[in-house]
Amino acid sequence: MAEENGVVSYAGFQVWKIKPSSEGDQQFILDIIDSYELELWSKRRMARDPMDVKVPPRSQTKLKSKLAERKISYVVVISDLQTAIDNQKTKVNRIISNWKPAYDMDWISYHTLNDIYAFLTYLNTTYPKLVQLTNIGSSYEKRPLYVLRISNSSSAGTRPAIWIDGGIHAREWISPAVATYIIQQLVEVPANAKLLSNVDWYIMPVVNPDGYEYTHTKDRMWRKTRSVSSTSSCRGADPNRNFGYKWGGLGASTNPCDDTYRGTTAFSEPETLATSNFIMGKSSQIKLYLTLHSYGQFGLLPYGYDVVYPSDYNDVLALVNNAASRFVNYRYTVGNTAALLYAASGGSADWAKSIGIKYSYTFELPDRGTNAFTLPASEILPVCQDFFPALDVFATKVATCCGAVNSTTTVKPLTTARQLLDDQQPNLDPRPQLRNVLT
Ligand code: 0X9
Ligand code: ZN
Repeated sequence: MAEENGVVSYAGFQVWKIKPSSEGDQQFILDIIDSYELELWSKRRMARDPMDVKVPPRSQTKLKSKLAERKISYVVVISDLQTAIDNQKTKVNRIISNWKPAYDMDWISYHTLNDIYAFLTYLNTTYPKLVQLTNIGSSYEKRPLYVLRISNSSSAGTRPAIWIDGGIHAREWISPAVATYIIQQLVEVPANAKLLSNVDWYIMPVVNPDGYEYTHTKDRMWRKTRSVSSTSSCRGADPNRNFGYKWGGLGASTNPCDDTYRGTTAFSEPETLATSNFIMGKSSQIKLYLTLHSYGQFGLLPYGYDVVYPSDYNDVLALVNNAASRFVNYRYTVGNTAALLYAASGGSADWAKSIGIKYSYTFELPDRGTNAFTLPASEILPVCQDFFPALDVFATKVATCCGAVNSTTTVKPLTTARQLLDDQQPNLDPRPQLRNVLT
């Protein structure tokens, strides 16, 4: 890959949507991934689902004829990835030109980690009654890991709570953008006060700050953390393969050079360790776990480590269907993670479910692959505005759903809790309950 001043260039790279018409076609494409240096970006692994593939310049001609040989059709969705990356930096003009916010944050452009952290700090000093910013640990490169609690209660920390995180995967820029939008709406918009009336919120907009910073400075398509390996020159683990439930099972690589590398052990990455410890400490309070990723427009339910349905799957599904009915402009497909996409173990939402958080969801935000990770900045606000109303459904449920909060709960050691939950492995309900919402 070409580099200029240590910055990776994607000039000439394309993204193709390839359309297999059989399982054989799909396997054929999977088999040539490595030899053609392709990267598979799309989610669904059902035969005949289109496959989004990043294609380097030197493979384009031979891939074209290889696909023609088998009569597999495709369209080029991104004709030059570097141009798409550069275009993402284009600012949409502010509609009200004399509007000057108190912080360098908006939802018409993508922001650096500095901007996001300055925004969190601003809120913390400006709204001390409503907001509490906690540094829950440090990333591998020693950046702070911030969680913002939003609560209008004098006994904050004792009410049912919703956890939202973003930025687990570095290149999925729409995720921190939506997480920060939610923060801004909850904190600064009086009309949203009802969302705070019975529920506390914990929001961590950037779980993987090292990776996020790296996508802004060196490699826009970086996904993982930035930890150094003792056995390989490749860096980083996939944080969403590093959580300690069914760690190292299906869909998690043992190769440090892979994008789905599981890490050396469960919670080997300081980012997943600090996040999980914080959530564990609040596990009697947190009734709903929501993790924001991109792309694809899916609402995903545990489990993802394999096609396994927890015994309360129908409750969890009913709530997300209800929430998804609030979406107007973007349609999300809802269902069991592994059934809908692929099996992948060590994901955060599986882990959250495993520690007893009944409602646990992974959302793959827009789009469906026309812009992929390079979603134009002009789409940020529409995506945020479409998503936000669903939170009302979640908050209403969480206020009453799941029993009292035990404010004296102490942090349980991870291994004990994990073993306990492994032992309690549910009556696995094999019924496929895929449901397409609004599609
Ligand atoms: O593969 C992932 O980690 C997620 N997709 S992404 O393109 N954003 O990387 C899906 C995670 C679903 N959860 C589990 N499989 N546990
Ligand atoms: Zn992701």
